Amino acid sequence: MRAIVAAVQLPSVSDVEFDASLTELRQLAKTLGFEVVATFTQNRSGFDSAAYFGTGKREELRLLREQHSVGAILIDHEISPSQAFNLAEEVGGEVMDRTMVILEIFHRHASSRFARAQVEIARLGYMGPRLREAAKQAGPKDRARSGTGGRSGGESHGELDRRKIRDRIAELQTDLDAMILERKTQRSRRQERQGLARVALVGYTNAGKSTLMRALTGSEVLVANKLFATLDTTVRALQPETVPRVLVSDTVGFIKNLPHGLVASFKSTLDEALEASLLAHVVDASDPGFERQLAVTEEVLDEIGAKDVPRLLVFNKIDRGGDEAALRAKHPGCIVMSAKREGDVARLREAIVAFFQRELVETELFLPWSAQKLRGEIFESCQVLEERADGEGAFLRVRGDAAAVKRLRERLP
Ligand SMILES: Nc1nc2c(ncn2[C@@H]2O[C@H](COP(=O)(O)OP(=O)(O)OP(=O)(O)O)[C@@H](O)[C@H]2O)c(=O)[nH]1
Ligand SMILES: [Mg+2]
Repeated sequence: MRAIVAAVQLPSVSDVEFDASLTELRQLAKTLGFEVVATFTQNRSGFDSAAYFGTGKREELRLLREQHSVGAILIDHEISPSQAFNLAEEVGGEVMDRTMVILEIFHRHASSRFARAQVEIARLGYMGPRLREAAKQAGPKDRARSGTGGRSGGESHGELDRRKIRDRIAELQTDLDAMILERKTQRSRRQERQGLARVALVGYTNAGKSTLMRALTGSEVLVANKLFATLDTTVRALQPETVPRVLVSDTVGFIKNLPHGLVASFKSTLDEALEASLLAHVVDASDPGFERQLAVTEEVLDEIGAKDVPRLLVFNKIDRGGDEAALRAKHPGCIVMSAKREGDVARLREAIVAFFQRELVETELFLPWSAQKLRGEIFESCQVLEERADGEGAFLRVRGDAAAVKRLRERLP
């Protein structure tokens, strides 16, 4: 379907910021399969309260739409239900605001039961007020038709829909809560078995998180040049395996003005990642708007309570452009790399492993001959640096996670 991307530029918004945001909306539109044939803007001191654009501009937009036989107008702001309704009435075609575009992408990309429930809750929350608006516009004739089809006396279609939406949200939330609990249990079991070394790949959508996940773990997660390709957190071990084992999680990407409903919904997906001891924040260094994307990601991380989790800043896609020297100077300790270069991926892997090895302790364990059954576990959870034996048993010089070493000690005689 053909679409026009449209926005009002407020005086407080710089040209650079405004253009970057429109470019992003065009990318979002492309992800949804729209063909964007024009971009339509107006400078204004505020949004028109009735229909977002001013009167004259609405007429211009209507003509432009007709000229290009456009089916959808995509607005780069979240607009009110009545603004959307009025604009569509006057200009024709379907009006979608930025929030709806993002919700629609999430809806199409959600494949697991978990992601589908989360997206559905956010979508219903968004649709509620819009249905109310449609019902209000439909007016009294809607009310007059009440009293049939299972509705109680005097309840309008709109009220019925609203009640259905509330019930459906409650139902989905119950399902979701059960899934969250189940995942928590699985997670803590996994952590008990495998120690606590976890790194989460986080960052703006399309930065290359899933590509790095593949490169670091050899897993076949989905990589796609579209926004919000990943909606579910995936967890895999770093390959080749290290001691202790490091688990890597791939997560849902962030975006400017992530709809609030989605922040709340995806918090549980991100919670999994937030239990990581290290966040590898992946940034697309070749994107002209990368500074803004970096800032937005940091803001969302703050918002969901991850402010204090240690960070490793990873500037990716340097093969496509970006100023390596400037990045290093501005962000000491960062990694500048391309996921396409094996050597670079190896450097990232080393930096991750080095982080977890800093948390390691070095000590000597005595393993009497009578306790040899613990031998396998020691080798699994620690790196054995040296081994000597005498008549009583073996002395093992080990390096391992402090908690894992403590657990082993408690079990040794
Ligand atoms: N040139 C180049 N392209 C890359 C690099 N890393 C990733 N890409 C490409 O960037 C696009 C997005 O990569 P993904 O790994 O799917 O990005 P993501 O961060 O997981 O995106 P979401 O799941 O949408 O949040 C794909 O087309 C990748 O092939 C890189 O270092 N260099
Ligand atoms: Mg991804």
